[in-house]
Amino acid sequence: MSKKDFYVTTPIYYVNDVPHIGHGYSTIIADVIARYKRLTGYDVLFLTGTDEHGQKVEKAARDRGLSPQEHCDLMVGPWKELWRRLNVSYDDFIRTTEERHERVVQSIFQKLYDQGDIYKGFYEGWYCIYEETFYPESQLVEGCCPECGREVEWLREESYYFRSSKYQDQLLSYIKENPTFVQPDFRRNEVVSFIESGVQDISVSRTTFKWGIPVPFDPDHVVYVWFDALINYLTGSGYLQDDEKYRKFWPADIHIIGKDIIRFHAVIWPTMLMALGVELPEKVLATGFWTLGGEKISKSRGIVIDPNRLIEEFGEDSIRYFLLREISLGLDGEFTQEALIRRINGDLANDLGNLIHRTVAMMMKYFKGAIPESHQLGRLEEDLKEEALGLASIIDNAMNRMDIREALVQIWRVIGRANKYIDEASPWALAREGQTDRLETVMRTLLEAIRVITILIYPAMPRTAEKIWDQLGQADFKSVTIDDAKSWDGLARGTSVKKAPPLFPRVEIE
Ligand code: ME8
Repeated sequence: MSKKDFYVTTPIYYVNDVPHIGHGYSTIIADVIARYKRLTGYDVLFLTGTDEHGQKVEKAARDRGLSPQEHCDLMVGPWKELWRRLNVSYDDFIRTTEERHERVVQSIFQKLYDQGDIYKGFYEGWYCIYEETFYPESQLVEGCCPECGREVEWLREESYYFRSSKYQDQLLSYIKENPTFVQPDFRRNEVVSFIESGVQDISVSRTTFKWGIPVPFDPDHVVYVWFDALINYLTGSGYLQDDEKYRKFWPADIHIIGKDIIRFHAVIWPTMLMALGVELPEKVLATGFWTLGGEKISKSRGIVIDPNRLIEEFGEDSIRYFLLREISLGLDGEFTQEALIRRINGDLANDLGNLIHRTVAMMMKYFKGAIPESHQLGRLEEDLKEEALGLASIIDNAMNRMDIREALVQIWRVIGRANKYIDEASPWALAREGQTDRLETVMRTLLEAIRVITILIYPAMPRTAEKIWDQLGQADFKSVTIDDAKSWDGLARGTSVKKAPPLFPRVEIE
C-alpha cells in the first residue's frame, strides 16, 4: 500500500528581523507541495516556524532594549502575518522557545550524552554570529565569514561536542544508495565531496551567552542554536510526544531549505538522526537565492524587497506565480519589478485572465450564463479534451520531481491551447449563423477545459483557482480532488457562470 501521509517542512526562520521575499520563496514552495499533495488525497502535515534562540537573536533583542523572549514574542507576528497574506496553508507553526520543543531537545541531548555520542571538550576557533556557524581557519575568506563576509570572532570555551564523525561512512553510503536524498543533483555532488573531505565532530553547546535551551545536566551550557533548530522537524512530527502522529508522519517526506544551509541538513542532521536510531527524511531540497543587483537578498545586508508591499500592489497569487515560474528550482534568480510585471501582463492577464474573461463574456452573451450540454464533439474538441485530460499525469510527473516550474509551463501550454481553440472554433460565427448545437458544444468544451486548468493551478495560485471556480458557478472548491481533473463533463448540471472583475488587471509600466 502506498503511503498516503506526507510531511513537508520549511526552514524555521530567525526572528532577528522581519521577513523578506527570499524567505517567502521557500515557504511558498512548501505550500504548493502541501496543497498539491492534499489535492491528490494525501493527509499532509506542513510545518513551518521560527528559530528563536542563539546569539544573533539575543543581540537583536538587546539592540531594541527588550528581553530575548519579549523580542521573539513581538517578532513572530510579522512572520505569521506574511504567511497569512501569502495564503500559506501550514498545519503547525513551531517556535523553538515553546516548551514542547525544549523538552524534546533536552531529551535528545541527554540521550546522545548517555550513549557517548556527545562528549565534553574545548572549542577554540572562529564563529560568525550572523550565520551562527563555526568555521575552520581554512574556510575563512580574507579572515572573514565565507558565507556573509562579516567579521568572525575567536571563541575559546568549554563545549560539548556531537560525534558526527562516527557516522561519516554510514552517511556516505546512505547518500550513494539514495541518490534522490539531496536535490538537485548538483547539490548532492557537493555534499558527497564535503563528506569525503571528512566530517568533523561539531560543537553543540555554548557558555558565553545564555539565550538558548539549557543543557540538562550542565546548566552552565546552552544548546547550540543549530542543534536546537534542526530538532524542530522531529518535535513537529510528534516525536516523544505523540506516538501515533510520529508513526504516521515520520520520516519527513521533504525538507525545503535554501542552499546556504545544506550542510546542516544533509550532513549534520542525518548524523544526528543516525545517532538517535531514527529514520532519515526522504528528501532535502535546496533552493537557490533571489538576488538583487546580483547580490543575495538579505535584510542584514540591506538588500531587501518587502513582500508586503508587493502583495498590496500585485496580489499574492501574482507573487507566488512569479517566484515559482521565473526560475528553475535550485538556481538563483534576479528579482526585478520589470520581470514580475512582464509575467503579470503576459502569463496572467493576457493568457489566463483573457481566457476566462472571453469565455465568461461569450457565455453571458449567448446563454445568459447558463452552462449548456455538449453534443457530438468534433476534431478540435477532441484535441482540446485530450490535452486537458492528459495534463494531470504530466503534472504529477513534474511534481514528483518537485519541478513546480515545469508543472506551470505545462498548464500554460494548455491555457494557450484553449485560447487558440476559441479562435479556431469561432463561437461568434456559430452564433451569427444560428448553429446552436455546435455553439453549445464549443462553449461546454471550453468551460470543461477551464475547469480542469483551474483545478491544476490551485496549488500554486489557490485564491485565483477559487475565484475562477466561483465564476464557473461551481460549488465549494474544498471538495475537489485530482480525479476531477482527470474526467470530463464535471460541470454540475443547471449551473451558470458569473461575471466578475478581471482576475489580473494589466499593470501599466511608468
Ligand atoms: O538559516 N533567496 O534561517 P534564516 C531565497 N534559522 N531564499 C532565501 C533568501 C534569498 N535571498 N534569503 C533567505 C536560518 N532565504 C535558520 C534555519 S532550519 C532548521 C534553521 C531562505 O532566517 C532560505 O531557504 O537565515 C534560507 O535557508 C531560509 O530563508 C532561512 O533563513
